Amino acid sequence: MSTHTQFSAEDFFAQQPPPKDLDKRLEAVQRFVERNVNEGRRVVLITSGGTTVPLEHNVVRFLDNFSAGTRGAASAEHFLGSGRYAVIFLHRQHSLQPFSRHYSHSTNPFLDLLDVVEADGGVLGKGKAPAEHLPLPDGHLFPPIPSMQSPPSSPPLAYTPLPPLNADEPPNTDHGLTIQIRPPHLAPMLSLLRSYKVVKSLGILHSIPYTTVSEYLWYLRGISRVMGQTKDRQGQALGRRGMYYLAAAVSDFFIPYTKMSEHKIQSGKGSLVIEMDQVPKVLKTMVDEWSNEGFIVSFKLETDPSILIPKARTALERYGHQIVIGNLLDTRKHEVVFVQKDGEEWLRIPHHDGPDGKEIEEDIIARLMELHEAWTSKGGV
Ligand code: 9Z3
Repeated sequence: MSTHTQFSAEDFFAQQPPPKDLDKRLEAVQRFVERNVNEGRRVVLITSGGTTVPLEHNVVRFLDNFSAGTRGAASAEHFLGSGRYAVIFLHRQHSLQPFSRHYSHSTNPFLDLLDVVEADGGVLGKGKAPAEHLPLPDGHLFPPIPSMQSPPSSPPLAYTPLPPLNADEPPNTDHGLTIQIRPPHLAPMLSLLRSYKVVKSLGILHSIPYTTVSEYLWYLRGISRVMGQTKDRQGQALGRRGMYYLAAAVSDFFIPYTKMSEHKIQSGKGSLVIEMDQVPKVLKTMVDEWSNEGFIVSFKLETDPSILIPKARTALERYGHQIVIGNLLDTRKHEVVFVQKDGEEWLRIPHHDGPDGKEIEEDIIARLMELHEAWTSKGGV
């Protein structure tokens, strides 16, 4: 791979088509920011997950940046939990999200926490062999699985009876079945569910998904401008009360729209040579033009410890924002370094393996809220 043209931010947006629902999305962001700022909250934009660089318009192949989205999703929970911030969560589609991340299908499969309890108190698959119910009259092991995406709409919120498990029973009854959360999982789930419902009812979390680096940059610009310009009822701009927490792993390279192949790149011509252009460094423009003095935090990811602080410092000097948080791929879950104009500060937590361990995001967010407070009082907002 070789690099090519250096696009300015302006060239980039002139040449890359916007996401099709951009305007609608930004109007919703505007309403969200207005309402929350009038309710006395600060607003933080969190970016999370990796961006893709598609190789074709009809995309079959793409390059990806590493990020599960844990940092962004965990951080969102801590900002929300503080009661002081509303969160705009700009995340890679299907990456981890606040609250639901605790029941990720790969690390903590939700269905394994539930039991089916039958009318006689027996638990399906425990003591009672599932084989007692099998097979169904047509020989199948289980009936077709109903779509969870579009549950029956009428009557609303009604319990939908399960199809009979036993061939002798009449269809369309609920068999006195209940679904039960296994006792050790109940307390943590209840606490999580309560937090989630509180956040939903207050309307303090607004999520927007992206996939490509181009979509990401369009949304980043649009949301930053909306945050920068939104005023409260007293006519005061969000300004310094806005925070930008840029944890997404953003590609440094992309293929401009006009240079991209329309259809799937065909094999058979030997090796594939990809030429990519450099993604513009929009952080400078964000500081100077979009964010209206908001508090900007970027992340620097490295794998070589010896260059972490120098690279973070270079970014800070080049873009002129408030703070770069440096982290190394291997140790990112238990140590990070805050790099600011006047020095460096390490945050560390003990290594932990169990699910009960503290997450470093708790300390990152607590410290950032202090720094943000100092930033707003300096600006007199
Ligand atoms: C980070 O460094 C994040 O902390 C991680 C979080 C991506 C490592 P996970 O989502 O990982 O919890 O799995 N984000 C920024 C990465 C990045 O691409 N930074 C650019 C750079 O290092 C600057 S924008 O050059």
